[in-house]
Amino acid sequence: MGRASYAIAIGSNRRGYHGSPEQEVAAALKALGGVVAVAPVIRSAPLGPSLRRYANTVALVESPLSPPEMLARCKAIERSFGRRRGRRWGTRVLDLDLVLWSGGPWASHGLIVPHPAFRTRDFVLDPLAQLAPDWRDPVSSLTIRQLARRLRRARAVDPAAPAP
Ligand code: PH2
Ligand code: MG
Ligand code: MG
Repeated sequence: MGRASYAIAIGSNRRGYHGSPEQEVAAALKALGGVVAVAPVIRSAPLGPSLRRYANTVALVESPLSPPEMLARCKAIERSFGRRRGRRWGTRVLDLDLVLWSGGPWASHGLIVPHPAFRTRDFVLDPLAQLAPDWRDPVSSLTIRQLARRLRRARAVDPAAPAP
């Protein structure tokens, strides 16, 4: 396989070996390798049961790895950062999610790309829109810019709006 581009969402809402959530995100970018662009790190209110705010960003990564290989790499990095499997959406030192890759839709055991929930998450769409506004979601056929705008409009009407 030639080189593929990946959009990887990075989140942390707990201190770890590297320090604060922001420092965990910075260390994760180094661990990932192949990073060609990173959006500014934002602080976002937790979606779900956790009470702690997240540091979030999105990175564009170029890699020869296939999606399952990239997922395995992300999981290995999460583990090396001290992540433990626990309560779904509990606080975590590091979360690395494959949001998009340049090869179109992908589905295999335990992995769906595009990430099924990314269209409703402002902490993914806003950073991603700064890096790749014209990248087209192969499922909805909308660009990232359009998805981000659509979510912002839905939230302006109803801040708790789930999916637009
Ligand atoms: N990740 C989750 C659940 N909730 N909330 C924010 N703000 N940012 C996240 O990255 C996040 C979340 C599950 O991975
Ligand atoms: Mg996640
Ligand atoms: Mg995850």
